[in-house]
This record gives sequence, structure tokens and C-alpha cells, in this order.
Amino acid sequence: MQSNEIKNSKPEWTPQNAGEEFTSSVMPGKINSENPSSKPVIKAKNLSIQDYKNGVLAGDKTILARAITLIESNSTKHLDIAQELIKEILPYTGKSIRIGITGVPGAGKSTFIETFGLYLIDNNYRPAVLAIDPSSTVSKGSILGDKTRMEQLSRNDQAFIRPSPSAGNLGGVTRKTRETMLLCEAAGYDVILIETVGVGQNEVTVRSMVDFFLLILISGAGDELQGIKKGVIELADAILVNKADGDNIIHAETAKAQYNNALHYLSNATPGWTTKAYTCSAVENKGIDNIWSVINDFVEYTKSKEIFTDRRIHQTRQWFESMLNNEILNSFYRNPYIKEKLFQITEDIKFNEITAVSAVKKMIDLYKSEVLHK
Ligand SMILES: Nc1nc2c(ncn2[C@@H]2O[C@H](COP(=O)(O)OP(=O)(O)OP(=O)(O)O)[C@@H](O)[C@H]2O)c(=O)[nH]1
Ligand SMILES: [Mg+2]
Repeated sequence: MQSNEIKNSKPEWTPQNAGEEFTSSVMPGKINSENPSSKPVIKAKNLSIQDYKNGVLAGDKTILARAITLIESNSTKHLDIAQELIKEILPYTGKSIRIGITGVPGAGKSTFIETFGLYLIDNNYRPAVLAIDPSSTVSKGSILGDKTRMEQLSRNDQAFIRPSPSAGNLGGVTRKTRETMLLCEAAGYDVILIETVGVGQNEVTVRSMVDFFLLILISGAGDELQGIKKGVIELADAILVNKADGDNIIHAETAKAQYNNALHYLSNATPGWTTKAYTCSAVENKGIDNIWSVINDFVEYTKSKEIFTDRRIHQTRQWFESMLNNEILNSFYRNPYIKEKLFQITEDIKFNEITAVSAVKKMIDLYKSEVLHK
């Protein structure tokens, strides 16, 4: 099919009757035998911070994706560049509506995001979809697997979909998602949708980075609260009972009434805003406009009461504090001297040679004298 031998021939553009000075060696292209249709691999050129910044601000999706990869990297070198980049783009962030979406597995979160995202695009918005899923070592990010359910949205020029950063500790995933959100805002995405799976700590984390928190549930899953803890309901600014279509409409309406009833006895997530339940069908595109108008009312209300800005300031402060806490803990627990001492002192506690309180004091004293003041 092809020969790898070097042909001593003149290229096509050589002038007629050209002399020997135009003789070239023409090397035939090499086809990748494993994947003949693949494009030649061109090594991506290193971008400067300015290149990243310009690309992101111009809404270049390839550069945006590369900037996010930089943020997701765990190498210290990348971390420094990423932080510099975030600092540069910070003035261009904050203009979106940040929406967190959670719910029981199979409730239709991904289907909802597809329908809702397309609805937003029809109304001249540009949605970006991110995910928080620190547990997804196996599925490698639920959204990636779900791209089939967000097929139209993922192909739409006006949307940007990013699977969750590869599994790690929640602190790391949180930082990456937050910074990805900022990059998306700088790139001009004006509605950020953050999907989370699972029940528990993830929801609290997502709540701490969004303006509006939407809980998607379904009817007929047995007990009224579907294993969703009261605490999670109390984080929500709206409950959406999905799959209100076909024979299920009546069940969905009943579930909505039950949730509305239950909500009377719970506290609201946002002061002065009454969390209510609504129905929708993500598949049949029903109730989508209604939930968007609820979100808009919410934004208008919270902005009029300064709650919107206050919450964002509070969230940034909380974020700073939690990162600082992590750093302090890491610098303590990862110190080799401390590790060794901790091991010894744990043994001493086991054999009642020291009390827990004295052990804490001893560890802190050692940390101060042998690590901090060394
Ligand atoms: N009848 C009906 N089915 C729906 C609707 N929305 C989603 N489904 C179906 O419900 C199933 C689960 O939908 P997903 O969108 O994957 O749900 P999810 O909440 O993202 O699920 P996980 O990511 O696994 O937690 C799919 O088979 C969907 O086709 C709806 O509005 N009506
Ligand atoms: Mg999903």
C-alpha cells in the first residue's frame, strides 16, 4: 500500500527544467496502522498565560478546555500557572446565574439538563454544564457517560459540557469545579449548571458554590422523601418532580402536593424565599419554561434584597477558609517528623501512657518547636 523508501524526486511545485538544486527527498506519509483514519498527532504548543487569557475571553472552546485541564492538573507547576490565569480572568467573571442540580439516581437530571439547556439556547443564553462527582472512579465522571443523554446539547455551539474532574478528594474536586466555573463565565457562558450525583456531602458542596439549588425528584418511588435527607431538602430553592407525562401525570401532581406539604415544616434555604415544588417532563419539554421563570423570580428577589451578592461574598470567604484549613492540615499530617511522632504517640495512648488531651498538647508543642520554628 505504501512504501517508506525515500524517493529522490522533485516536488510538484518545482519549476520546469530546474537544476539539481531543486532536488528534494520526498518522504511518503506514514499511516497509523492501529487507526488508519486518525489524524496526524500534532503536539499542542505551549500556551502562555496571555494566550490562555485571550483564548478564554474570546470564547475559544479548545483553549477553554485546555485551561480547564491546566486547572485540573495536580502538578505544582500547573497549579501556579492556573492560579495566575484565574487571577487574570477574575474581573470577567461573576456575571452568570449559577444553578446546582441534584436528585436521586435516575430522576432525570441529565435529561432535564439537555432539555433545559436547549431551552436556554433558544432564549439566547449560553449554558455550561459541569459536574461534581468525587466518587466516580469507576464511571470516570457521570456526565461523560451521560453525553448520550445530552447529545443535542453537547453538539450545540452555544453550550459547553465538561465532565467531572477525575475522582479525587472532595476538596480537590471542589476547587477544580469552582475555578472551571470562573473560566466558563469569562468565556461568556451565562448560565452555569452544576450537576451532582449522590446524596449527602456533595449537595452541601454544590450549594456552597451556586446561587440557586434545584432538587429533582420523581413520584412513585415508594416513600415520599425517597431517601433524600431532610437536610438536602432544606438546601433546595425549588423541588422539581420530573416525569410528569403520560399515565404518570397524576402521580407527579400528588407527589408535588406532598412535597409542598412537607416543605411547610422545613426551613427555607434562602431567607424570605419560599421553596415550592413543581412538576415537569424533561422528555416532553413541559414545565421547563415555568422552572426558568421561578429561577428568574428568585434572582430578581435575591438581588433586590442584596442576598445574591452577600451569598457570593460569603461563599468566597467560606471557600478561602476551607482551602486554608486543608492546607494547614496537609502541612501538619504530611510532615515526616510529625508522621513518626503521631505513630509513637498513638501507641502511647493505646497503652495508657499518656492521656488524649496531653497527647494533643504534646503534638502541637512538637509541631511548633520542631517544624514551625526550625
Ligand atoms: N417518562 C419520562 N422519562 C424520563 C424523563 N426524564 C428522564 N427520563 C428517563 O429516566 C431515565 C433516567 O434519566 P437520566 O436523565 O439519566 O437520570 P439521571 O438523574 O441523570 O440519572 P443518574 O445520572 O444515573 O443519577 C432515562 O431512561 C430517561 O429517559 C421524563 O421527563 N419522562
Ligand atoms: Mg445523570
